Amino acid sequence: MKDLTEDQIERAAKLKGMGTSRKRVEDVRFTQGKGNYVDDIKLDGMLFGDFVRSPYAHARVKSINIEEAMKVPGVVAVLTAKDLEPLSLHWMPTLAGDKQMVLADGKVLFQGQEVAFVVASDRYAAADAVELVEVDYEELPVIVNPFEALKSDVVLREDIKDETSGAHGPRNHHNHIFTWTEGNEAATEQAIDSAEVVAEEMVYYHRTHPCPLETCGTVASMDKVTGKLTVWGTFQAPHVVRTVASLLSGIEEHNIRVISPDIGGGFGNKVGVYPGYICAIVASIVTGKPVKWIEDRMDNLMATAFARDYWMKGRISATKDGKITGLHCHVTADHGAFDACADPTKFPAGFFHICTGSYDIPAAFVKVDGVYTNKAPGGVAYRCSFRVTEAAYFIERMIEVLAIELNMDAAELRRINFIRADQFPYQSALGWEYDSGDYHTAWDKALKAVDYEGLRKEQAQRIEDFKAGKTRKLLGIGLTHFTEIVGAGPVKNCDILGMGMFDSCEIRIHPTGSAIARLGTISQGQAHATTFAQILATETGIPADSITIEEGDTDTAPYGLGTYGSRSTPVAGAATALAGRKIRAKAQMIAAYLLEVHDDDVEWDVDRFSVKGAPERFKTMKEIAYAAYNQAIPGLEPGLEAVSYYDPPNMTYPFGAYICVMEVDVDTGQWDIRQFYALDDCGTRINPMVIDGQVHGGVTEALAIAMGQEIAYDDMGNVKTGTLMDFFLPTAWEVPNYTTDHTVTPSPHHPIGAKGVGESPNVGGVPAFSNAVHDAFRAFGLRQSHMPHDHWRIWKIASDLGLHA
Ligand code: PCD
Repeated sequence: MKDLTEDQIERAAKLKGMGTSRKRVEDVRFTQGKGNYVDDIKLDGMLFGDFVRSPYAHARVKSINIEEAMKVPGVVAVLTAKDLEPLSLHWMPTLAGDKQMVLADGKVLFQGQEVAFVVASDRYAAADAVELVEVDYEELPVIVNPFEALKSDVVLREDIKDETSGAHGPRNHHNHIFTWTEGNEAATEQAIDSAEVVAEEMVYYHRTHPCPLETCGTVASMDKVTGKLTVWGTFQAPHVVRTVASLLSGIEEHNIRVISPDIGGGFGNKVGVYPGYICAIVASIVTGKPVKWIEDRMDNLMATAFARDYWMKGRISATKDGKITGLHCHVTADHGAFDACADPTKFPAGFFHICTGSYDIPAAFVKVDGVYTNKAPGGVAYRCSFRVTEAAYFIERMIEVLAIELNMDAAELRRINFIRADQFPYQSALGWEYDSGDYHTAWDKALKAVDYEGLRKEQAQRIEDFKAGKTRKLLGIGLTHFTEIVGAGPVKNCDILGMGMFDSCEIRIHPTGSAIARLGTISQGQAHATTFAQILATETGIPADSITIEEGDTDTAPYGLGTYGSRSTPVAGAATALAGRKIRAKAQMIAAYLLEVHDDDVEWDVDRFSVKGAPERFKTMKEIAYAAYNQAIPGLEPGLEAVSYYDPPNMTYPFGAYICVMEVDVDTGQWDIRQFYALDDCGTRINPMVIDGQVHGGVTEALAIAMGQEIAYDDMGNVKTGTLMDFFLPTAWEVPNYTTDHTVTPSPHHPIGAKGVGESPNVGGVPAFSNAVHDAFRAFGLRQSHMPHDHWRIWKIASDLGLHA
């Protein structure tokens, strides 16, 4: 590393490159109400589509009468499965290799299922007509519990009732979807059988929902003159939508243009394909007019992608001094009516097998059974890459339960079992290669920052005071050390519907030295326009303020797999750095020519190439860009552009240490978060301020999930939490102050050493909050209690433990 002189430091600062807390450039329009969201799109003659949805969770559809609905002024069409059938679009393939009804075909399988699509001149006419579509239902028995589903005679999916195998292998019951296993079962059983200590627990991670502020929606416009279909939508993966739309409709891919405009939060909700997209496209083709479909809040909560709903039965074994020897996990996964989980094809349980967490566990085995029930389909990674949050919650609860069994401090138990820094790259018992980590350093830093020992002393005193009747509030210390796995591909083992998971960046430097770069990803609020320009600023010496970042238009952006699974930085970020390096390589040749020296005699110096040993002789990137277009350089094409497609060699493994200090009121069940400390290690940090924002948002979603957010059903399959009156969305009122911190362990295989971070705070936050609740009651005998820990449930814990006597 060469010394940076004052002058170089000043020049580097002007670039606002990597490591700078550059202000989010997109916020200028977001905070002034100048964003351009799908619902802002208004086209001439545009129609509006709305769904008739099933009030029943399981019923036969005997007839649909659209006569009265068609009489409503402005109504143009009412589509039912019968209309879609000739086009073979009444069912659609799901991301998980199953198929899903677009519109009810003979029966309905969950409350809120799409039954008919009304197309009218405006939203109000459509809503009026929806009320007038008469559907004759015959109710069928409802199953909302996956364990009962596996015993029941009731066949949910009559369309596949005789099929003994599905997309992921054999099915052993008509309501069973797949069994998926990983690890060495015999070795794990042996480790557990011969262990000195074994802890066993059922850990349930309840059904919840990403609930972005903007619901899902689309505008489809078929231009019959040009034959071109344009689809605007809230898509987290616009290129995938284009390819799938082409394969399904037979329209050639160059005739489909998919545009994701500004997106008001995704959180996994906008990865899946929903009937609304198909119906809007079909309606536009049929009517020859643009058709818009925008969900309302209830539609969004009841019918689009839920998250979690994992029943995780665990056994963990250890020596009596706390060295873990084995981990066994059997998951019963409630997938709802259709298996529409958004996971890479080979992984029906996502990356759940990262469930050995941050610990060096010699033997492990995981088995996941997917099950159909009468609930909405679409298991998505609500701010966690593919079931990683379930995995982290599971192991972090099992560690706490084991600590109880061992009568040991849970921080110490973690420390004894962490994978050591010298063990990386680390091969886990469940098949992952962790690229890098330094858990002990992070853990010690975290414990010190919160004065862990002091907290434990305070807690002990509190327990004494409680027993002496001096207080009714207990103190919980929620510990978590999580390991994430983000950045899917590589292509060789990660694909979605057969499309390999790489990503891309294309950059054009303009003659005057500013630039535009386009990527295959799509920001939903993450600030890509800010941060990707910073990577390029450092790599090319062009100030970030002079670089436009554009995403989301398949006619202009290079092909990419989109943004979810915190993959943009690990994959597209790598492509961006490499595209920048290609620019620099050509710039070097141009500079050498202009400076009349050999290519090897110039060196990169922040924003310029200078002659080695003679730094006063240089050409800035700005000068080089101008020359690239305006000066004939022998042997070189004019122009300065590059494109890079990046297939990552491995995923990245960010990690973190989170600690939550919580007071709980035994009599009211109310909780108060006194302190929340979040240490994240996402390798090289591009924009510390954006990372802080990601952590604040992610921990807030974790707070929501752990402390109240839930999609709850009654026995009839009615959704009890279909509005924001019942579905907990935290506001500034509930959100505590967060303290953020970091260590930096660069990814060894990423060009700039960066790992993803967007989902880490959710993955680490949920167990930290939940462990705090559990820890508050540990001294009184609590082992395991299901989330969400709302006031009533916390009160109930206290009641069950006899603390109200
Ligand atoms: N970064 C930095 N550094 C580092 C890393 C990172 O700076 N090292 C930054 C970047 O650049 C960006 C951010 O941060 O800007 C993020 O990143 P990432 O991690 O890579 O991620 P992405 O891919 O971009 O994104 C995604 C994520 C997810 S996945 C989710 S859910 C969520 C998160 O993101 N979502 C959201 N966050 C957020 N934010 C907002 N605002 N919004 C939204 O929606 Mo999934 O799978 O879908 O479930």
